[in-house]
Amino acid sequence: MIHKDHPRYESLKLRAMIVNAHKIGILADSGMIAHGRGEAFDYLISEKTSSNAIKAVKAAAAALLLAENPVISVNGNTAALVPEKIVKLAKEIPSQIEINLFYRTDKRINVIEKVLKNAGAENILGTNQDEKAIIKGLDGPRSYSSKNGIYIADVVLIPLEDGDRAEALTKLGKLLITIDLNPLSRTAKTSNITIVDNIVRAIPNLIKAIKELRDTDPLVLHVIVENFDNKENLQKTLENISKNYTGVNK
Ligand code: PTJ
Repeated sequence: MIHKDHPRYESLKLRAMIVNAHKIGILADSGMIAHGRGEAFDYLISEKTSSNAIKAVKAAAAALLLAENPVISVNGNTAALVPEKIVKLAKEIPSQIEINLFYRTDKRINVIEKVLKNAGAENILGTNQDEKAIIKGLDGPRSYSSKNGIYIADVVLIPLEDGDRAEALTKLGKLLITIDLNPLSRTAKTSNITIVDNIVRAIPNLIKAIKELRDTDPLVLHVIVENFDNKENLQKTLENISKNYTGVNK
């Protein structure tokens, strides 16, 4: 039991969720390592949402509202940390939810399906019963996608994704939005819109931005997406991290 007045309460709470998710079979073993890497980068951004992340959130919300077939990809870490928030976001857009695992096993798919159903999801793609389509350029179970989901989607939100899979999805012409605390990752660089923030803060921010932009003229939404420069935003994110530690931002 972690005491609320512990100075690292929020971070320790997330750790406890990750450990529990590993115990009950939601998380891949590597999911713990991925979380640790995320923690380190979160520390570098002072565990706060930056103005650059908010810019990316706004572009992501505009792209999701314009999408014809948006899909939110859910892996073990996402299911461990934000299942209810993902379901809320999917209803808000509206978007399909697809379980999409790098370390895919039938057992993990079933556990994550249950978690999402308990969180209120009604129609979940990527389950063991769902019809699969193979993503070119990937091999084994990590190449699976849902025939009616990611395979035909125009916009895909891929939080905490592996770089190979992000590249393969880009080659299929998808507009990719990622949430990744590491601005240097291949996924961050490959995606069209990268939100460098912790998923526990990014998803509520996305829900808020979707609500704010819902009634905006589609032409204006297009301009928001087109004016967003991911490379420049990542560069500014890195510069900000550096300024935090050279004292310029103090
Ligand atoms: O559940 P599976 O089988 O699909 O596997 C999921 C993981 C995450 C294990 C798999 O996709 C993987 O190995 O990913 P990587 O290549 O380690 O990348 C994960 C990225 O997510 C890293 O760049 C981390 O910095 C970042 N990250 C970790 N925790 C968070 C995060 N980004 C945002 N919010 C977090 N809480």
